[in-house]
Amino acid sequence: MATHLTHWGAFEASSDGARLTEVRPWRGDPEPTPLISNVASAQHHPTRVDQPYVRRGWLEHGPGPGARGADEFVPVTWETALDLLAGELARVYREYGGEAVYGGSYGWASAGRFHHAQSQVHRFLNCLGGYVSHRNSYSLGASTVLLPHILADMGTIMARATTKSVLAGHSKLVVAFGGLSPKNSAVSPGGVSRHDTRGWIETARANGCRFVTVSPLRDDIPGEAQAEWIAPRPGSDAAFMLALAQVLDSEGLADNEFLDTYTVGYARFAEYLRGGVDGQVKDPEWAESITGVPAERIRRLAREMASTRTFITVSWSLQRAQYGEQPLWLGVVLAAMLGQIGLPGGGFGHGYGSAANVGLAVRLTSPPRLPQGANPVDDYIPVARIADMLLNPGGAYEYNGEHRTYPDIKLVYWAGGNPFHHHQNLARLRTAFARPDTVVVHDPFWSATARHADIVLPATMTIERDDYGAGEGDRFFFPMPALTTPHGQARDDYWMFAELAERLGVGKEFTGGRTTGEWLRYLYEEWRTRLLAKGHTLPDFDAFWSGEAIELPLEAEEHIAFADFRADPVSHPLHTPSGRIEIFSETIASFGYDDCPGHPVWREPDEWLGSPLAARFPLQLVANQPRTKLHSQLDIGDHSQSTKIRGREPVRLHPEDAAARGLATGDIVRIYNDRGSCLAGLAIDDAVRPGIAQLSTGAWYDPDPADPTHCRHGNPNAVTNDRGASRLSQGCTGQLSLVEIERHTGPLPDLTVTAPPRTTEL
Ligand SMILES: Nc1nc2c(c(=O)[nH]1)N[C@H]1C(S)=C(S)[C@@H](COP(=O)(O)OP(=O)(O)OC[C@H]3O[C@@H](n4cnc5c(=O)[nH]c(N)nc54)[C@H](O)[C@@H]3O)O[C@H]1N2
Ligand SMILES: Nc1nc2c(c(=O)[nH]1)N[C@H]1C(S)=C(S)[C@@H](COP(=O)(O)OP(=O)(O)OC[C@H]3O[C@@H](n4cnc5c(=O)[nH]c(N)nc54)[C@H](O)[C@@H]3O)O[C@H]1N2
Ligand SMILES: [Mo]
Repeated sequence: MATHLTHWGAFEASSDGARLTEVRPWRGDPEPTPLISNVASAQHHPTRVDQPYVRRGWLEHGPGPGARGADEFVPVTWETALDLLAGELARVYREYGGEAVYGGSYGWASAGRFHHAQSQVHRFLNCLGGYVSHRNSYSLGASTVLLPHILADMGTIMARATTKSVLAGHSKLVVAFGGLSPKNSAVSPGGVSRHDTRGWIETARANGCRFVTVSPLRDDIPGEAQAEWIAPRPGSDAAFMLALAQVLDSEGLADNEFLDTYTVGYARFAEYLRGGVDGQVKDPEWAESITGVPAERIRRLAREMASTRTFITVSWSLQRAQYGEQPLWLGVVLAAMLGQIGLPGGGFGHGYGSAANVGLAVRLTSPPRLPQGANPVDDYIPVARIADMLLNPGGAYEYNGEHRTYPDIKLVYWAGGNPFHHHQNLARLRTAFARPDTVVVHDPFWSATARHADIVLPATMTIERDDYGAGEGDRFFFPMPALTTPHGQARDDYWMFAELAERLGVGKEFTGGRTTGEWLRYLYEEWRTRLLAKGHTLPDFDAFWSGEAIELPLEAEEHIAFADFRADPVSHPLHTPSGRIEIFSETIASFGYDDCPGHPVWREPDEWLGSPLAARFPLQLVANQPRTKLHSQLDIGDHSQSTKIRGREPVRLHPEDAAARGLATGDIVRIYNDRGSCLAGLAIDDAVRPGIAQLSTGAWYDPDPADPTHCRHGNPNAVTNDRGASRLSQGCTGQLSLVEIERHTGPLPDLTVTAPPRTTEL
């Protein structure tokens, strides 16, 4: 049995050399997840890319705009594929330079940090002359831009979050906006060693902590929390939170001393609460009319929050929406008004429950990674503006106080991500992907993005290559020697880039003269030596490689976010312009954005249950993360397949909404709005608030050939809106949109995405 790490946990496996014969959870994991079974069942699935392919139209007519996603693929040898691609890269860099290459390549790829595909592709493109990159993530588009203005940068907030052990020991009330989802905290970038969500919540309960979950889904928090469930209309949390703030303000419950010492701008915000800006007092009665939550319940909650040690956590999902900055900012403001920031068990947190790595012990060091080199091209896009960029070369847009222009992209290079999973309004993305001269994709699977590429190169899975890895912030560092041979002709991304670099005359620059094995040893030993100098002894490479996971040194087992700032705000100022928490931000105000003004506000989104559009599309689609997989990864794996309904992704509706439409569990339904539609299998469930349709992301996009706005499988991004959260952040807003649902009539179309695309020999 050898140990292996994935983004969703570690497992022990036996192998016959070509496939895994037995998989069981790593013995160190107290709460293992069934997601680990997707790996073995996916490895030799027909949708693995078995060799290199080139799109027929591209092969016949050469580079240029084309109907990507509709064509056949031609199998070619590695030699042919690499020669063709090297030639095309040489042409594009010669004619246009790196300014015409989009290499953002957003995506999670796999665990295992040397073969991290984004690091690999960035290092490679840097050797050629650089690329247009991306900023921020789909996860935290609004947060990453907002938080440095008002509190701290995202890196600090993640790495220096109050540890879950402190919450479990000291919090008396946890108010979780967006819940503390056990499905989300199964996962962490780079891997999770010990899952502990149910554990810390159970301990907190035993210590007398009460949980309140504010979410459209009752099961966004584990049963162990025995939580009170409050379900405002999605997208209306800002109004709910403003009313909490208004109660604190009007009843003298705000901690004025804390506000005076540690924050700026409270007076301007309080004026807005009191009705001084728009004539509307933001009281619970006002919030009830927006959120649907009884005023009395809001008032009672505010008083309870002020009376005890209260922790406020806001999930990442709340900011993945139009005006997503507002509930996040209000989470910070409420915690400041309670005056408990920097105290054990009190204050503000972001994403406890969104991923396993929030609130871990503070690590002294992160494991070694492949250096990416320097990018000579300084142009970038906010990551979720990919379709806008491809559709509007030279077009103007605003971002974080800047007036910017989209570049003219000729070549798109993607390794380790799936924009036809992650982006909104996929039919629009498909139109955008028709524009460039060439699209290159490396992937182990015929992902929807690979199907929209010109050159498709088959990548190995982690079980097929040597690597090592630790999750972000995780204390265990795993050796990950290959467990099997690669499927078909699959090769490591590193090998592909090394071959291309050699052909383009930058072989030595890319490889540094090292093989994978030499890199692993070199990076490990260099890192070990650095740690030794600081007094930390770790095993040498050979002992590490042939042994078990090792424990990384910690800086602190327990940590309280902003405790140093609280103790001494002069010596430990925040890295905001004022050095304090900014309840009013002069910087943001100076940008003049009505969609994100100088203090948090309630703004009505275009698509929520209170908007005029709800007359035609009366259901709020919550497109959250999937329980049975990570994003689109291994959707053909057995655990992911086990919840499909006649092959379609399940959509959950409240019994009342199903009855009103004459729908029954197991029906195939059509989910639609003006942008597109998808099929899904119906699951009726009273854990879903009325008015909500919950369809997780991740079903592989299976466009109807006659109508690419229709997905036959159940990908919610067929109907989501491709619009930024605000001009400030331009963050992803995929979480919420409005739809209607009806029974699917006529024969059920076959899925094509569970088989490879059509191929032809030339
Ligand atoms: N509607 C809606 N949309 C959303 C969201 C939402 O809430 N609602 N959430 C968004 C969020 S937070 C995120 S992070 C994104 C996730 O979007 P992505 O990170 O793009 O999704 P993944 O499915 O993880 O894509 C990874 C791809 O890399 C491939 N891969 C894995 N390992 C390797 C490797 O070693 N080499 C290569 N070359 N390829 C590899 C996988 O097969 C897969 O195709 O989705 C976003 N999209
Ligand atoms: N199993 C699994 N875990 C994952 C992932 C995965 O793909 N699969 N992806 C990982 C990634 S990349 C990320 S970024 C994180 C994302 O972490 P999150 O963004 O927190 O996760 P989501 O599942 O998108 O949303 C969490 C919950 O928020 C609730 N919600 C949605 N809209 C609203 C709203 O307006 N108000 C309130 N109060 N609640 C709302 C939904 O009910 C939803 O279930 O998850 C990570 N964890
Ligand atoms: Mo994410």
